[in-house]
Amino acid sequence: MSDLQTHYRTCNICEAMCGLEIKHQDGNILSIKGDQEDPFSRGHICPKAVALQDFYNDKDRLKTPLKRTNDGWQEISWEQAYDEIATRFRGLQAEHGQDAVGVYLGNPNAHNFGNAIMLPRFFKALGTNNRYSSASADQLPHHVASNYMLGAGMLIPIPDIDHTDFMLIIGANPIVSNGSLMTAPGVGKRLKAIQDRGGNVVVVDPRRTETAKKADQHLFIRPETDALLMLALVHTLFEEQRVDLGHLESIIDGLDQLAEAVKPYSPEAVAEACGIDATTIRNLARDMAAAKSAVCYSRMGASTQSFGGLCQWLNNVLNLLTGNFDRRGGAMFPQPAFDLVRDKKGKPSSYGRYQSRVRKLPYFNSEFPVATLADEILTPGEGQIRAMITIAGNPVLSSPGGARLEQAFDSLDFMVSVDIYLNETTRHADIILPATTGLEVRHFDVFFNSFAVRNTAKFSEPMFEKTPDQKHDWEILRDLSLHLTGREDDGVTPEMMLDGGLKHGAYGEQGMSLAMLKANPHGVDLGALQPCLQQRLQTEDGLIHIAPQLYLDDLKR
Ligand SMILES: Nc1nc2c(c(=O)[nH]1)N[C@H]1C(S)=C(S)[C@@H](COP(=O)(O)OP(=O)(O)OC[C@H]3O[C@@H](n4cnc5c(=O)[nH]c(N)nc54)[C@H](O)[C@@H]3O)O[C@H]1N2
Ligand SMILES: Nc1nc2c(c(=O)[nH]1)N[C@H]1C(S)=C(S)[C@@H](COP(=O)(O)OP(=O)(O)OC[C@H]3O[C@@H](n4cnc5c(=O)[nH]c(N)nc54)[C@H](O)[C@@H]3O)O[C@H]1N2
Ligand code: SF4
Ligand SMILES: [Mo]
Repeated sequence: MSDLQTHYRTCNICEAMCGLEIKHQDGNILSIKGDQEDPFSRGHICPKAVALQDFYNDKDRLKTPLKRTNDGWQEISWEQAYDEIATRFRGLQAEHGQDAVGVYLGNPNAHNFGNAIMLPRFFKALGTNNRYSSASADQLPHHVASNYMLGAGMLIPIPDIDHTDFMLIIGANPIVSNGSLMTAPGVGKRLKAIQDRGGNVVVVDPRRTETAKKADQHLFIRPETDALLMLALVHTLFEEQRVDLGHLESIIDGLDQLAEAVKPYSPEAVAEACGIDATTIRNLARDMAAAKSAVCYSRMGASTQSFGGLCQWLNNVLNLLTGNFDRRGGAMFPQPAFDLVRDKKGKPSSYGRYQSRVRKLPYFNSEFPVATLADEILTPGEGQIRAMITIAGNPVLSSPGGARLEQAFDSLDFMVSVDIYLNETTRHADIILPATTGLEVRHFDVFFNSFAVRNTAKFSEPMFEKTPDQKHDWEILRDLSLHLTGREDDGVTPEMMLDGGLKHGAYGEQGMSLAMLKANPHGVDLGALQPCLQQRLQTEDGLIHIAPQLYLDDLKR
């Protein structure tokens, strides 16, 4: 028997980035607990972390490439799988054009650092504009708002939950979800701390949620009327002269247009539609303006709905007008060690660069909305999708009208899934490529450090080495790219790219590097969020655009 070993890593199941302490011996996991020394999560975990060992031990996990045959699923070699995929994809693209192959990316890509870093190479090799992901069933309105107001879709304001005195939560249930676009392990405790320091939590949700139960006030709203509520809050701030732009006053552009645009939306005018009386709305605006610090935070319920774009714009407007943007206790901007925002200034937005073929929906963030993927597969004509690759996604379950997608996948000439399970989506594939996952992978949160309520950085080594015939997701993407292009491997790994990003990032001069993170297995604390928007702003004119025309035009709806 070998010695008892302790492994430290970050849980990558959800956005909360909890540090784990895992005791193991001879390949058996003895315990999974919260890492008390993780400077970010300080010991917090939820029951899902324990599922990491279930992924590892699960007999149903796929470990070998599978090919669909008339006699059922057959195990094939990696080389055969890559050859067949490259031949079929290239053949269909030669016959029907580059866009004949569609790609769908699921949520785990955002939690997988190898994929986050290697996907651009894969996209370049595949050369299709027919890209889709779960992001369009999730948070794209946040990116659109940041893009139009701040010049970069990834520069997303995050609630400074640990210092705020007033938190208005619209359409989110962080006590259950563990937070989203607010990476904050232990949200429940953090919300309670707001109340313990004399602050208030207000929830706007049509449902009696776990988070609402803990709030000081719960406003039941008619679904999809949040934009009206927020317009009325903005209206009240102007009407009652409660606008205070704080330190950003000189760089906010469009205030007059905004004031004009919200004139029709008095609390009295929207009360009936929202199902919330006018006095309550006025008092909410007054409370937010009067609080020492305050933040409006809205998520899925105010994003994945007909007016999600308006909601996420108005969410930022409320934080701006109350002087709570880029301010302690308000909506702040993380400064991650691996920065996805640096040097984006002046890069044009892809919003509307193309329209989807069938429903003419706008392209954004290099993708079309997944809601129209089935149309693009099922509708004949030039540009029709003939083949698909899904990577770590289950759109048959997760996308709107998923049942129709099943029918669509069945109609394809060829389909590939990179996934660890045979499920509702992958069972329609011709070839399934299984990746390593969970405890078998290296981990660094490329995305969620950009959305975290504190600046920290942590790298996790694999706890279990993969077997020689297993592949990491990023290796699959690399190998597919090489087979598609016929190029030689240049030997670049995600670790090398991460190291480069860390050394050239905001903490590079202080010695930040992959080696430094490897020497600190609990993670490195980089401090509380600090006001930094004037340095991080990516608009060409250096101004914050509080009233982009895109949104003013949308008010008519
Ligand atoms: N009705 C309804 N629909 C929703 C939502 C909702 O609340 N209600 N939520 C929306 C939201 S917020 C999101 S993010 C989307 C999620 O949408 P998806 O990402 O499409 O759905 P998931 O179920 O998360 O699918 C994850 C897939 O990745 C596989 N997988 C897990 N780990 C790995 C790995 O390490 N490597 C690989 N290659 N595969 C892996 C799993 O087996 C599974 O097939 O759903 C959206 N759709
Ligand atoms: N256990 C578990 N945790 C998860 C996930 C999971 O699959 N399982 N998924 C993770 C992912 S990918 C994400 S993106 C996050 C999502 O995290 P959250 O956004 O915090 O969670 P949701 O449950 O989607 O919360 C949406 C809330 O919006 C409300 N709502 C619906 N329609 C409206 C409306 O019109 N107006 C308003 N004001 N509210 C409305 C709903 O009642 C619900 O309470 O959760 C993450 N956490
Ligand atoms: S809250 Fe999320 S990151 Fe933390 S242990 Fe649970 S699943 Fe993992
Ligand atoms: Mo999500």
